[in-house]
Amino acid sequence: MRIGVTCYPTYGGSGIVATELGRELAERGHEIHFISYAQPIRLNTDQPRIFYHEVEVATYPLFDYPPYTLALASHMAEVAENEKLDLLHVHYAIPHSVSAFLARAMTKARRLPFITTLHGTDITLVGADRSYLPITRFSIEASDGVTAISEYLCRTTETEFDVHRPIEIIPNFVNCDRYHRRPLPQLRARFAPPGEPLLVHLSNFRPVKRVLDAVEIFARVAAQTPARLLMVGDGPDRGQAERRARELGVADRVTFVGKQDAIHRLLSVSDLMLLPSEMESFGLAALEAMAHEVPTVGTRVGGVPELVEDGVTGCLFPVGDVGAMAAAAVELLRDPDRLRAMGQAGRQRAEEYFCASSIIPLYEALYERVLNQSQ
Ligand code: GMT
Repeated sequence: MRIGVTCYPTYGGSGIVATELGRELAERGHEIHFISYAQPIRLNTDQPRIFYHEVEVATYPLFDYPPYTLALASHMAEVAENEKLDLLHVHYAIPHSVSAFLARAMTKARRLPFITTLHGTDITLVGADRSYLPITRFSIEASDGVTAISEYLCRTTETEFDVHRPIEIIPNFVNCDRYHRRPLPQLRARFAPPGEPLLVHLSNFRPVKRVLDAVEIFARVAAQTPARLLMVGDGPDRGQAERRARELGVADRVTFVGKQDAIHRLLSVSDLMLLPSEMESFGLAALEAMAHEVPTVGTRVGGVPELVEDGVTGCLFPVGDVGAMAAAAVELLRDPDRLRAMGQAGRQRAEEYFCASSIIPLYEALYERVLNQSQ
């Protein structure tokens, strides 16, 4: 198949899922055309059958807000025509599914179906805003196929958006062959001396991630047992998090490494993931950690309990309960056998339910169905 993929190219779960999906599909022989305003992070265009088409958004003094949605729609239609795309698959409803709707309407020679994958904040935050809700509902209803990355997100979309159309749950995935724990003692030594466990937080440092809670939890842990914290990612709350680490007197035990591509290396040297988010429709960071045998201490929100089995592959608590999260972390760090067993249980769960090898065929089957219905 020839598939056009659109996603946010920046540091964030939805872009990463879209990029990894494109990569997996290309490995399985499909031709994948990414259409976006910048090349998605983690996208390697040297890989056979992967192409990138940049959307240029012309500015004009009249445009206080350059109309990216329209530029994207034009480019989608153009690429579909030139590259003979079979379908479009957009990740994150706003504004991508509206652009895809326009591109479908513009393509007269044949029907160009489009699939929308909902990732979370497109529904729970942005889409629920009054100014975006009607058009988000419209473009979901108008899609030829819709998927959600968790049961939670599917139900939320149905109830809060009053959407009456089938939404298929296709969970996020990891490539279990590439993502696995490997010994990297030299890398580990950069972040923690021998004998000190390494906690990790990985996110886009937006308010919804409650990055300051991660620092608070760590400070309480460090007061009770020797430990270090690795902060991976960047975003609006990074400055505050660094300041809080200084205020709490743990700055010398915390390393901020910013945005990173080689997540598999950093997770390989980590022992425990902190995910204290306000909301996660899935929690990709926890899945990436599971693949590397790293259990999660985090919040019981959204789709996280579908991924992290409380007491088996991690420990979940109410949002903001930093005391309980710190206590659970200390208990695990003081019991290395239990920590290891939880890590291994996580790896097993990832292999059983969330490996690319079992998830990608679900997308392929959906593409086939949508194409057959469109003929
Ligand atoms: O988390 C965000 O800030 C936005 C969004 C994104 O584009 O990365 O994340 C959502 O999609 C991820 C990938 O499917 C999920 O793992 C995240 O849980 C989800 N975030 C929220 O629901 C807050």
